[in-house]
Amino acid sequence: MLVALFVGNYSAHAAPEVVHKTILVKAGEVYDGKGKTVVADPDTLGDGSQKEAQKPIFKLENNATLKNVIIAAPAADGVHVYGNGTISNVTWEDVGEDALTLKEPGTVNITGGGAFHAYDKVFQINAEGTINIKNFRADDIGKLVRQLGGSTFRVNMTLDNSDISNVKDSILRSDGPNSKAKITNTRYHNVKQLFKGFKSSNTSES
Ligand code: ADA
Ligand code: CA
Ligand code: CA
Ligand code: CA
Repeated sequence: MLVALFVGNYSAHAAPEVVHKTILVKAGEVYDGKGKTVVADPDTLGDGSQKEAQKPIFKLENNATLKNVIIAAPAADGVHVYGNGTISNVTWEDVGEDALTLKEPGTVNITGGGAFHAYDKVFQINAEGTINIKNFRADDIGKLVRQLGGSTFRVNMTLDNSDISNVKDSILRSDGPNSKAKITNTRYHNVKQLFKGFKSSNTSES
């Protein structure tokens, strides 16, 4: 009898919110998830596989902020940022095709949170800009940041005070001779390579 009282009624976490249509965070606005968990509807946004052209769960316009959200599976194409963006305390429990994409030139500041189980890339940079990652954790990933393959626009990547483990390819990766990468105060475990595709004079680690 006692058991029956708890069934379907009692669990440690609320059920995740299923997002059917990309959530738009307008220019300059803040979306505060207050710790809630969201997942993509695989029929409308994407199943989080390595298939390209999935839709994002969140689309951030210029100077928007996304904070205090857990993105669980399926995560589709994660978060798309158009211009500058602030990402604070966002955790991707199981990255989909990728976790976040810079779609238009800008600076993205990612602080706190983490990204787990990314078959290939976590942060995809498809436009000139800067990505600053701080106080972050990543485990079981292909690459933490990847500048769009074959592109030569300038990207500046920084990683500070983070904990990165089980990386199959590299932490920061570019193809461009103009891009720069800097890692500071970061712990690694089982990381194949820190930097890939940069001019070595454009990288630093301390
Ligand atoms: C790959 C693909 C690009 C783009 C990118 C992304 O690099 O070649 O065309 O789709 O992924 O933004 O996920
Ligand atoms: Ca991709
Ligand atoms: Ca995954
Ligand atoms: Ca993608």
